[in-house]
Amino acid sequence: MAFPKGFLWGGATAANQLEGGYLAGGKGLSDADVCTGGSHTQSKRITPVLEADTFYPSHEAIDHYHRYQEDIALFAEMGFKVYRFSIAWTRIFPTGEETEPNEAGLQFYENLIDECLKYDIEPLVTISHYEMPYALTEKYNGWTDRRVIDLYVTYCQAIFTRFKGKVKRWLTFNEINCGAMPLGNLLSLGILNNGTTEFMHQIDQPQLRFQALHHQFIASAKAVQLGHEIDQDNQIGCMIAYMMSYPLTPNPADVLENQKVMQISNYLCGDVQVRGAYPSFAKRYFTENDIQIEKEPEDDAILAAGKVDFYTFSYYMTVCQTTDEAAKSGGNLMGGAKNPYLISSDWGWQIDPLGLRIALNEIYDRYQIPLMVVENGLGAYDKIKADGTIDDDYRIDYLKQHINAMHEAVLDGVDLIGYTPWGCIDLVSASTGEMAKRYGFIYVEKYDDGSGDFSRRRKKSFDWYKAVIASNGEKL
Ligand code: BGP
Repeated sequence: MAFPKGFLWGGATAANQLEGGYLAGGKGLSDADVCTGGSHTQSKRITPVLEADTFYPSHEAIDHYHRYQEDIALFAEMGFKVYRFSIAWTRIFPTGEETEPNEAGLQFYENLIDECLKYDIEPLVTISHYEMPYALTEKYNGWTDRRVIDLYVTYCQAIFTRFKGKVKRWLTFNEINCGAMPLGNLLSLGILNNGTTEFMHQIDQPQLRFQALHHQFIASAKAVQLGHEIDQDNQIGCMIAYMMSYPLTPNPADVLENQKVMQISNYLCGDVQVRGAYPSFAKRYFTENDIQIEKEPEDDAILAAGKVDFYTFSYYMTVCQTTDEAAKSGGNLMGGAKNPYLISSDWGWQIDPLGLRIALNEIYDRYQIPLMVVENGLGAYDKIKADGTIDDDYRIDYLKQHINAMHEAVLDGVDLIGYTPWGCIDLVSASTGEMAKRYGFIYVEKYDDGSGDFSRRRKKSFDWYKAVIASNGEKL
């Protein structure tokens, strides 16, 4: 068994979860810096907390800001062909509204990119990964305000121009479809919460969310156009949190329920970004949910002209859908019902390698453009043994099964170009805000009580992944 020649093996991270140095080099405060951690349902990231120094880990994270050379050397040792990371908007435009980009921020990323290129590791840049300047959240309520579009485009212009010829692949927004799900995500949409848990968990405002999402679609489409103008070699993609679900039973009511959830949660954003227009099913959903998207006359043309070149997604788990309220309890991170055929991670995420093959086939059937799995992996409580080693066989097992599923999908005819497992080096969890949930091939000695010296160690999975890459997926 082998993957296509030139398959992009690598790993993925995000600025606010690993860099630390949250005010270094003139960086401004981002949304992620003012939250106590976590962005989703299990969130502790509810109230903006500005007593910044009081909490670990988000401000120090794993100190990649000062240790990126050591980290990239380790990625190179594993044989990475690609490294997916995000640029923190606030390093480039600290408040989002400066007229000139911050040179220290640009220089930091240029150094990081050069370090990757030194080892022939291709940089894959996420332009916005769950953060924006906090100043824009305060002033405009994030993406709810149309004016943020141009500020984002200015930011894109600065990085496209500076990294021209060095970065060829970009993703406009991480997991953009989180805005389409009823979690009213502060970090996905930059919407200011009012300091109460109710805001995030109970008072869902679909009108606000979908209007904000519309602005992100326009921003993404403009970025695609601009990126192509600046460098015709640029490939610009979308990034979807692919939350695949199945009908809980063959009852047609469950099948229909599942179809509806799949449409709004997964396909709406992909359709807009890949096909350049809202899908037909959006109309009824908007009507039934009292959502009126305010559009400018040019918006449809902008969307049509800003179709992405490739489709990327994260894949961690699947869930089931049903109309039976009683059966819904105990679902997954995103609600729904538990699948009796699957086992769960320590955080209740149901592990489903076969689902990845199904997902790849579904997505490729729908869009017919190159696909990339840019996040996948197992969050676990890793332990250092007395002899200093970390035996993460459970992670190897998880990844092995998912790589097998990807390979089957390639044999099915899917144009899959790369794989970047999440958190290739341990970093702060997005949903829990903690270090304890680890994904890495590289262990970082840093703990939630603030102890630890940031030193790095290779886990068992490090050597395993190295062999996988060296054999282009043959040796699992
Ligand atoms: C995705 C995010 C990542 C990442 C990952 C794992 O939703 O794009 O930022 O953190 O999930 O989630 P967690 O860290 O909550 O385990």
